[in-house]
This record gives sequence, C-alpha cells and structure tokens, in this order.
Amino acid sequence: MSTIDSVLKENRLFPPSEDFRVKANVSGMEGYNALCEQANNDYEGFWADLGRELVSWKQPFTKVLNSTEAPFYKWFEDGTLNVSYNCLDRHLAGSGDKPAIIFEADDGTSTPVTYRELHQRVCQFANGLRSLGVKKGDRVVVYMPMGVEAVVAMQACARIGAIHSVVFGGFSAKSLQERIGDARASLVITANEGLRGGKSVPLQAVVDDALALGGCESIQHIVVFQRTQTAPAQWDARNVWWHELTAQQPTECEPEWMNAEDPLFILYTSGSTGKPKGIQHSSGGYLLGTLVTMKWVFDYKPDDVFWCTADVGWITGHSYVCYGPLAIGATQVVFEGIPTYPDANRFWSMIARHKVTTFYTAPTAIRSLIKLGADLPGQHDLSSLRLLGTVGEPINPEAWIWYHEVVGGGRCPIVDTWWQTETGAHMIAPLPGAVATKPGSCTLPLPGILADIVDESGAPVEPGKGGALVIKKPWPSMVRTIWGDPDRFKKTYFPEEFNGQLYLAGDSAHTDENGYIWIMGRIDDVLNVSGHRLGTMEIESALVANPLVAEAAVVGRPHEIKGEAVVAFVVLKQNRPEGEDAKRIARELREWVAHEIGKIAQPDEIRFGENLPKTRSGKIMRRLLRVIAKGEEITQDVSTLENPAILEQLRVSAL
Ligand code: 6R9
Repeated sequence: MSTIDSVLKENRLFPPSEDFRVKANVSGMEGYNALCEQANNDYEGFWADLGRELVSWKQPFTKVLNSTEAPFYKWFEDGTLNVSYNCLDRHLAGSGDKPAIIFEADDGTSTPVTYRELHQRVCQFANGLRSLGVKKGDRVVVYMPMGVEAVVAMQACARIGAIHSVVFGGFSAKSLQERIGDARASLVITANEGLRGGKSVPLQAVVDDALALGGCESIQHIVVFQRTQTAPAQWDARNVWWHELTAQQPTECEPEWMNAEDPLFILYTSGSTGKPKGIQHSSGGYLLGTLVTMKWVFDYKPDDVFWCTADVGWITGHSYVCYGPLAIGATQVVFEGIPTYPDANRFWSMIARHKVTTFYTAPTAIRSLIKLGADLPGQHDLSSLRLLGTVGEPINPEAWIWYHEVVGGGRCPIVDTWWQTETGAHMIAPLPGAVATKPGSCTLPLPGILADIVDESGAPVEPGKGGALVIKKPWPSMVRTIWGDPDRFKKTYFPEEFNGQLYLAGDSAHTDENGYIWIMGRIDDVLNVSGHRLGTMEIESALVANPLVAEAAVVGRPHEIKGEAVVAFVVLKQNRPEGEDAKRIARELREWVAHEIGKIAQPDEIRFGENLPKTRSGKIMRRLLRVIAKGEEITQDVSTLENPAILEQLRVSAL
C-alpha cells in the first residue's frame, strides 16, 4: 500500500511512445506548450476559439467571459444552444448508423444503440415529459439504474431545458427526499428495480418511501421504467409507465434553445458542513469542458470504443458517460453491472469482447481487482486498448504500475485525471501524447487551467511544500452556484482569505521539481471512500439521529482497497456497551446509516466510548481520533484531556 512517503519518492517517468505521440490530438510538449502559451497570451480568445470549434451554437456568442458579478462568472452569455442537439442531432447526417452506446446488461447480454436510435428514443421521451407538463427550468430528479434509459432520461431533460438532478441509485429514501425537497423537483424518473451482480435493487419502492417522508409536495409525476417483471408494490395516479408514456410519441422533438448560462443540471455533493450542496452547472461552458477534455485528455479518435465505468449518479458519469462521449460522437460502452459479477474477469472480458480502446475507471476498482486476481487480465485479449485513465482519488504507484503493465501491456499511457463535481471536467491531467507520466501524479494542468498551490495567505508555495490547491482564473465548465444558496457558494469556493479571487478546491497538494502536481487529499472534513465523497458531518448527523446515540465523531482511516475507510466514534445515551452487546448495537447503527444515507456511508468500524476526546473549548479532537483510528501511538500532548481513560476505550472496535 502506498503511503505519502512512497508517493514522495516516486519519480519514474513514462513518456508517450513515439507511435502514440505522432498520432495524438496534442502532440509532444511543443503541442502542449503552444496551447498553454495561447491561453496565457489571450485567455478569452483561447476559450472562444475552442467554443466555436467544438460546440454547435444556434446563435453564436459574441461575448466570452463576464466577470462583473464575480465569482458568479458567465461564459458565452449571449450564445444559444441545446446540449442534446450537440450530443445527438449533429451526428445524424454523418454517423447516424454509428453505435452511440453498446449497452451490456448485468446478465452479459449486449445491445448496440446507434446515434439515430438514441436520438429517436430521446425525442420520444422528451415529448413524453413535455406531455406531462415539464418545461424549461423545471427540476427533474433521475433515480435510475445504469443503462441506456438513464442516458435517455438525462438527454431528454437537456432537450427540453429541464434541469436534471441525478441521485445515485444507492442513496437512501431519506437522501432522495432531501434532494427532491431542496430542488423542489416536479417529476421523478425511476425504474421498478435495477439489476446489479445478479441481485435486484429496489428503486421505485425507495422513491415511494422518499415521497412518504413528506416535503416532496412539488412532485407531480413519477415515471417508471420497467426493467424487470417484478410488479410495483404501490401505484397511484401520479405514476406513469415509461413505455406507455413514450409509445405514441413522435420520434422528432424540437429542442428548447437555451442560453449558454441556463442551468443544465444540479448534482448534489458532500461538503464539510451542513447538507449536501446542489452543484449547478451551465449549458454552454459545461459542454465545452467535456468536449475539449474528450479531445485532449482522452485523445478521442473516431474509431475509438470508449468506456467509462462510472455510474451516471456521479459527476464522472455525467461528463464522461452522458455528455462528453456523445457530444464528440464516440461509440461507448455503458455497463449495468459490477466488476465482480459473475466473477472478477468481467471488466477484462468486456474490454476484449467490445474491443475497448479507452478505459477509464477508479483506483479503488483497480485495487480490488488486483486483489481478486492480479493475473486475470492476462487471460484476455486486451490488445484493443490504447489509453487508460483513472479518477476519483490518488492512485498508489503500485496499482498504477500494475494497471500500466498488466492491463495496458506497457504500451498505453495512463491519464490520472484530477477534477471535481464542481469543475465539471478534467482540470489537471496529462495530455497522453505530450506529457510524460509519473505513477501517482496527475501531472500538469490542462492548457487554459491556471492551477496553483498556495499557503494560508494565498501566496504560492515553493515546490515540495504542501499547500491548498487553487485555480486562479475562471474556466468555462466551472460550477455556477450552489442551488438556492449563492452565499454558501461564495464562502465555500471563493473565500475571503483569498480576497474572493481564487477558487479553493478543498484539496491539498504539492509540486515536484518538474512542476508536476501531487494531490495529497482533502483539507476539509470530506472523506473519499472508494472514490466517493462523503462528509463526516453527514454521517455524524445520521448517527446522532439514532435514539440510542448521544454523540458521534467520524474520521477516515487509510484503507488498502477503498482508499479511506469510515471510522465512527460513538457515545451512547446508555452506558458504554461491551462484548456482544457492543457488536449488536454497532450492527444496528451500521444499518441505520445505510437507511439514513445509503450503504456507501456505512462505517467500517464503530468504537464506543463514555465520551470523546475534546479540547477545553469543547471541540472534538479529530486529529487525535485519526491517530487512534489508524492504531498508531499518540504522540500529541493529551494533558488537557478531561478523561484520558477514554482513549483506551476508543482503541477497541466493536465491529
Ligand atoms: C471527479 C470526482 C472530487 C475529489 C477531489 C479530490 C478527489 C478526484 C482525483 C482526486 C487525486 C485524482 N480526486 N480525482 N484525487 N487524484 N485524479 O471524483 O469528483 O466526486 O466531486 O470528488 O476527489 O479530493 O477534490 P468528486
């Protein structure tokens, strides 16, 4: 397992092969430097040129960047476009018969869907939504399994100007209810159930539970896609079957022409405090971000078969399943299932069967697949691969090398892409035909992205010194605001300490002697578990909401596969439980968290104490808890602790 130490010592360099370099969309460091220079000389002109080259506008823009209400930046504000038109219609003439999606179901059956068919399905569904009264600006919650229909649902919203808010299918009824309520959504799109790893996942039932919790009075309809034959337990007048809604709809649908700044979607993500934030993205700038990164970072070629394994419930699934690949006209694999079903060969067998050229996944998946069978990729023909990518968390050099050698046969560059829900698209990543890679580093910022690492005062730090990762200039695909909470947007991302001038990413990082960026982790109380962002506060609030719990503190601990594991320190209202009692309550609390937030937030460990270690002012000493969670010796001064004996209690895990 990597530690920060092993990352710091890592300096192997992997330049692109000559063959890759000459064919690449951005070729060699000359190519990369030339783009950076253009961006430096004329920042707005640089983005305007890309905007004109890559996006099809209904009404071309004349204005590029408007900073008068900074940090509420506007890009291409007088341009109009439709994102779904860009993803579908514009490919029909030249590539109507090209597969847009190769859908592989959980059971292994696969179905190609051409651009023409996808266009028809999106149009029919968009017409269906319109027939239910959905119009421009309305919020639509998508709570769907991975599949063609999830993409159709999102694209149909984009077509009619409705703002989608996709909620990952693993989130609980409570989380779903909060998101519906915050967005005041008028419609939910779901499926009767999903299928993952041979098991059914209830979806409509969770929607029913969410609505029953109250606070979702804005909902007028629930559209249900019938994925399996299981009949819904509940069906009322607001429910509509997907197939009935679309059956009679025309296969053409005039897109709603949107202003570049009109919101395309909201996606909720965890922050350090409070409720999840509704990250709001624009239509024009966001689309450009996905397109330019498909071209530069994924070095898109028309005969590529692209596969991003992310679920559409996360930003990666938005930008690199739903929008980027379609906008650029790619053929992509969309996968319903999980990497370990029917066995750990699944990914490798899919790459071989579909002749995938570009494969994009998370370090946590790579690590778990190494554990389940480091030699399995060797049993498949992976020669179609030409480019590999990772996202979501730092990748440890050992996993990187395995990915490079065993999956990529030593010939495929690895693009380690650093970005966030808020950035909309890749920000720091190697351009694979230009930038030599180093295992564990996301390398250099993309041209036009002004990343830096600064100290508390906002001054740049020297190479080798850690600091906060910031972006110094607005970029087209950036978050526009937090839905319904502009103040929080300003405070969180453009804080006063930096005069409101720098975008604060929330990650710490350092550069090395080559200017390569190494991400060290979050500086706030956000955990990264299997590449998913979880707020410690969210899990703590869920625990404290349990009638047994008096107090709870949650920290992360390094985990071999997941990156970070969730450790919860809990004080009960009753006496501190021990033995079997402690085990039973710990199990109950785990279930409780799954119920409150979703399985992804379940603590890996629960430790009970009579109290938590606190400072004199009553603040929980999280740093101490992190040390305890790791099982390390405490070297800090604990003399101010009221009751040092609780530290001993907290060393014992109940799970
Ligand atoms: C795309 C995505 C964002 C946070 C981010 C950082 C971590 C993402 C990374 C990475 C190191 C990478 N992160 N990519 N850390 N190297 N290549 O994951 O968005 O879910 O919003 O998470 O994930 O900590 O701040 P999101």
